[in-house]
Amino acid sequence: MSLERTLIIVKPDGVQRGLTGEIIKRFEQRGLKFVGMKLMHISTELANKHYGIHQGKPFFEGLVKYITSSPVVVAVLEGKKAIEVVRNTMGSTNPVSAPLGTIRGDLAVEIGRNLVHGSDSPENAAIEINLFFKPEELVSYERDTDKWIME
Ligand code: IDP
Ligand code: MG
Repeated sequence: MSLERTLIIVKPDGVQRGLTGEIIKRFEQRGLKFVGMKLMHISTELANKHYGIHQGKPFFEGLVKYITSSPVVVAVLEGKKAIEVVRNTMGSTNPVSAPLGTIRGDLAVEIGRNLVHGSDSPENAAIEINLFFKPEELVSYERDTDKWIME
C-alpha cells in the first residue's frame, strides 16, 4: 500500500487556545509522519481558494473571516491511508456529534470553531498541499520507528 500525503490546519481557535501542541501530538502519536509544517496568517485570497467549494453557502463569509482572523499552523502529514486516518482523528465537522476521543469531540463544541482542518480526498489533498507549500518546503526522510507503526 502506497503512502498518502494530506494537509492539516490548526485553525485560529486552536492556536489562540494554546492547543497547537495537543492537536499536533494526536496526529504524531497516531503514527503519521510530518513532512512539512509552518505558522502563517492566511490571506483572504488564499482562504477563498482553499474554501472555494463552499462559496455561496450561508456560512462562507463567516468561515473566511474565521480562518483569516489570526495565525494558523499548517502541516503536511504522510502515512498509509493518511487522509482517512486524519479525518477519523479529527472527528466529524460538527463537534457536537464528534465522538469522544477525537480532536473535535474532546476539545470543541461548535461547528464554526472546530479547531482543525484535514483534506477530504486524495485529489483535494494534492490541491491543498500545493496551495500552502512550495515543493522545497516538504522534507522526505526515513523514520526509524516506521517499522513499529506499519507492516
Ligand atoms: P470539514 O472541515 O469537516 O471538512 P466542511 O464541510 O468541509 O467540513 O466545512 C469546512 C468548514 O466550514 C468546517 O470545518 C467549519 O469550520 C465550517 N462550516 C461547515 N459547515 C458550517 C456551518 O453550517 N456553520 C458554520 N460553519 C460551518
Ligand atoms: Mg472539508
